[in-house]
Amino acid sequence: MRTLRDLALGLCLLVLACEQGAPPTGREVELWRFAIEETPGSVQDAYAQRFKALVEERTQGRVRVIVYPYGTLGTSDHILEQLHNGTVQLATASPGHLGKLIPEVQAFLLHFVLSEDEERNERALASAPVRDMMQQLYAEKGLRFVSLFSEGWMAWTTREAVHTPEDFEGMKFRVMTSPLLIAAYSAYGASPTPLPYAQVYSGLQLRMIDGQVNPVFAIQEMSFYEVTDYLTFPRHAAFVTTVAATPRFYASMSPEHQRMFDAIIEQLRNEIVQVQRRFNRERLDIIRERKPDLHIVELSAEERQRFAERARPVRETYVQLAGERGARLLRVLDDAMQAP
Ligand code: 6CS
Repeated sequence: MRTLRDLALGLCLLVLACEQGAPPTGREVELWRFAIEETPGSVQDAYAQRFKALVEERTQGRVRVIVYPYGTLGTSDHILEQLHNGTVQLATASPGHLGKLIPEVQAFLLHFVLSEDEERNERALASAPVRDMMQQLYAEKGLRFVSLFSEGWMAWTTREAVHTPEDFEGMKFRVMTSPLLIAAYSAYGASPTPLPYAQVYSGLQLRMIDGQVNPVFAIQEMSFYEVTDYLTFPRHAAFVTTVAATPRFYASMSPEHQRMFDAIIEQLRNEIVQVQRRFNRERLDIIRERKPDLHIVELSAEERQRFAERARPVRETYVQLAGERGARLLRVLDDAMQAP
């Protein structure tokens, strides 16, 4: 673990040293470093690249944004460390990993909290009461909350068919590293195995794990479908991510840059919805084409209901992990889901 961390840190310092060695441009160029938890071609990459294009265009090149894709600065935990110590100014921080630091964000990992209606879910995630609570929670942990959005429905890829919780019995199922996910999949009878994103493919290939859960674009991009036989849509949860910044980065911006930054984030909040839908749709077609014998299964309403019943008590586990404020965030989210 220590070796991995040292390696990631060394790599990071090397990358930064190379940037600083770039020839002078003759005018002051500000660098904003943005680390993402996904590889080039992903939803987070599309978000970061669009952010880069808009910032560089609107500042006429006076600000340069450098995007660090997953792997260049280590795992999600390493990225968060680098955001905390100011090595990068911006990063994506998904509750599936961030929940270790901010337990309350695990509300977004609970199953069957969101509805089957994607637009309703997006409105709830973007609602002011949800964002206000996130701002407070992030500030307490030395971070600035920037945005929250869905990257699409999570789907299970497994070696065996899964239609009922009993089908999960004894299955070694990879989850992200936040503790709530262990409770969520234990409730179905699985043996949840937390692993960093980069180890999922080899884990499946070497049969250390029997399945995993991620949105379709990621299943295609990371080739998880190659090493599993079933792709199941339970519509139990969306993959929710957040964007965070260092508080100093935002506070030290000129009012003009702050206005520009806020406007770009608002614009991206709308744009990313279309991007994730398109990516998930197109990548499912690619998967179908590349692996015609993959079983693609949509759970029936009755099947979903059985999982929802098993998932219900996990809300209590969440409140034990996240306390009173976690309970409040969940109420805020439930209320936002009910809004017309
Ligand atoms: O499963 C994971 O760990 C990752 N999945 C996605 C779609 N994004 C980042 C996250 O770390």
